[in-house]
Amino acid sequence: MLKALLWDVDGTLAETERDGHRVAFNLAFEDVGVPWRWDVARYGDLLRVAGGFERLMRDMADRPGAPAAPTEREALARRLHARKNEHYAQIVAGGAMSARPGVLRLIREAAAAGLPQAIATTTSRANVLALLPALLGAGWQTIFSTVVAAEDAPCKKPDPQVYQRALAQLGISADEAVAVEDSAMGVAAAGAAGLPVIIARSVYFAGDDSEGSMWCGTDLDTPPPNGPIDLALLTRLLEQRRDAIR
Ligand code: XBP
Ligand code: MG
Repeated sequence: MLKALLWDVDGTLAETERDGHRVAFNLAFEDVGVPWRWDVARYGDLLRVAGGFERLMRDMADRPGAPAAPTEREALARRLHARKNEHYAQIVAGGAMSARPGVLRLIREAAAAGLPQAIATTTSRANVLALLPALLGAGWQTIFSTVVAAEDAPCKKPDPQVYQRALAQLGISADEAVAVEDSAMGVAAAGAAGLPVIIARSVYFAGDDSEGSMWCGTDLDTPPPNGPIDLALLTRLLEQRRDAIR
C-alpha cells in the first residue's frame, strides 16, 4: 500500500534551476562585482555538482580570475552563495516560478486522500520556505508534514541521506513510499535509500537515462497510456514493482 509521497524540489516542483537559482547566481555575481555569468548551458554542466556552494567552488576551479588562495576562494563562494539565496527568495516571492504540469494536481489529490507528503531536497530550508508558499499558498505546511533539507542532510544527493532521514521521520519503510524526482542524481539518491522512484524530467535532465526508475515522463501530466500520474497509477506501479521483485 502506498503510504507517502516524497518530493524533490528543484527541477521537480518547478523549473527553479534554470529560472530561479541560475538567474539569482548571475545577480549575485553582478552585486559582488565579478564579470562571471552562467548561461543556460554552462549552468546545466554545473548541475552535475550537487549544491549551490559546491557548484561555485567547482566553477572557480576553472576560472583564471578566481582567487588563488583556498581560504579566499571559499570566502568568496560563501558570499556569493548568500547573495544568491537572497535574490532567489525575491525572485520566487515575486511570482516568477510556477509549478510544473501535474505537480499541484498530484499534491492536492494526495492531500485530499490523507496521504503523508514529505520534501527531500539538497537545497536549504530557507529556499524551501520561500518556494512552497509561492506555489501552494500558506497551507503548504499542513500538506507537507516532513521537510528534510540541506541542513538536515549534509551529504547531498546522490547520497541517500536526505531520503533516509525523510523516511525515518515519516516512520515508514522505503517500499511503502514513492519518490518524485527530475534527475538521474535524484533517482540514484532515492534508489540507494530503497525507494521506488518516478521521474518527471526537468529541462536540464531531458537526456538523462531512466534507469532505476519505475516510471519516466516529461511531466506528471503525460497523456495516456503512460500517464497522467495519479494515486491509482502510482499504486499500480508499486504493485508491478513488487511482483517483479518477488
Ligand atoms: C537541487 C540542488 C541545489 C540547488 C541550489 O536540489 O542541487 O543545490 O541547485 O540550492 P534538489 P542551494 O533537486 O534536491 O531539490 O544553493 O541551496 O544548494
Ligand atoms: Mg531536483
